[in-house]
Amino acid sequence: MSIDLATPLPNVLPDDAPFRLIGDTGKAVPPKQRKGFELPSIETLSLIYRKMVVARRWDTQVTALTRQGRLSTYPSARGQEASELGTVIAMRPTDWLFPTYRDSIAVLTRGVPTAEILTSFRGDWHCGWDPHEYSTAPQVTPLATQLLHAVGLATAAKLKGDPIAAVTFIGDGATSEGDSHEAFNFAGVWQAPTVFVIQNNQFAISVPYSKQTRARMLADRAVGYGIPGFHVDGNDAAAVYAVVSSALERARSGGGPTMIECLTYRTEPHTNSDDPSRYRNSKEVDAWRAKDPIERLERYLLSEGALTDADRESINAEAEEGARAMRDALNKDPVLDPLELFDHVYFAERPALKEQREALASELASRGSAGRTGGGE
Ligand SMILES: Cc1ncc(C[n+]2csc(CCOP(=O)(O)OP(=O)(O)O)c2C)c(N)n1
Repeated sequence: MSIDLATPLPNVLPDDAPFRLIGDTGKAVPPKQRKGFELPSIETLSLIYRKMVVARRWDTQVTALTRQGRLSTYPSARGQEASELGTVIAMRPTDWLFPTYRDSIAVLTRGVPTAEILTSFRGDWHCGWDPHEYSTAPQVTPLATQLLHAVGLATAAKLKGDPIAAVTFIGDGATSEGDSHEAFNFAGVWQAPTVFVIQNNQFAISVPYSKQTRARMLADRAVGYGIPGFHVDGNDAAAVYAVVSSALERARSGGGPTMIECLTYRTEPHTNSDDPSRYRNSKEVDAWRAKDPIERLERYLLSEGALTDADRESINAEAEEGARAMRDALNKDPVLDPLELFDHVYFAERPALKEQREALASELASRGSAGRTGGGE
């Protein structure tokens, strides 16, 4: 076996300091520190800002509804908006997104209707939308499995000659799963048009980064797979957008996969059932809250004269309307058919499943219900 030297490996070593285009105080970094990346246009940054404000309001509203029992669990992405939306706004509608449970605001920004996003967190259906309609796969909970799906779809697209890329999110903890190794490796071998966005929010529930790995940074792993790795300030939407955009362009034009680590912080509990005060101190959380991604971009846009009072009013109105629509959707009781449980298991129904369906149907009938729940029944 020999290595094909006609296609030399790119320089894959990521930099020490996370790459940024806009610093903590909202000032753009000088051009010579931009490493060949361009600051996104004011129009793009304004769009990202608007979507981040809308997403945060939506996220806050979902969390509030968990307290009212309208859905059982919700993993908030508060504090991670720049990583989430800097990524999806860089995508084309035809690129595919493979999200995790953490990434509901990314799914929202892909245009999936609000009522269809939270069906799995309510326990109504596994996925409330048609993945093909939005080129957005179902949100997965089994850690790192989505990476394999992304590499599979990207490889198929490459074989068919479709000029699209697959983007997938993964948390720092999930990079310890074997599935992630397999996905990174085969993406490299097959040069699959995949962009891996690792959201290093520094915790896997209660397990901090330091107990997860001795690696200096997660993007260092890219070296071992022979793919380019980037270490990006995940609270800088401009940097995330710029690096993801260039990775997507490379992927779509046959340049293979990229691993991008976005260094950020989960400022909220892991989900509404977690108590983070048991494993981290409030000083650390406060320090990261002060690095808020929305405030950073807001400062930049204000300093450029690109955010007026009228803009803010219209953005806040849009955010309130989004929260209202979601609240209304979740305040309706779902009408569910328990017999749907048996649909979509096999292409052709098997005898054992048929028997179970009939048993449940007769039990429901004996209770005087046509098999539907919800709607106040
Ligand atoms: C294969 C598998 N193992 C364990 C779990 C339980 N689990 C759910 S979330 C989580 C932590 C994941 O942390 P990370 O990947 O850093 O993502 P984050 O939740 O911080 O976004 C664990 C261990 C799971 N869902 N799947």
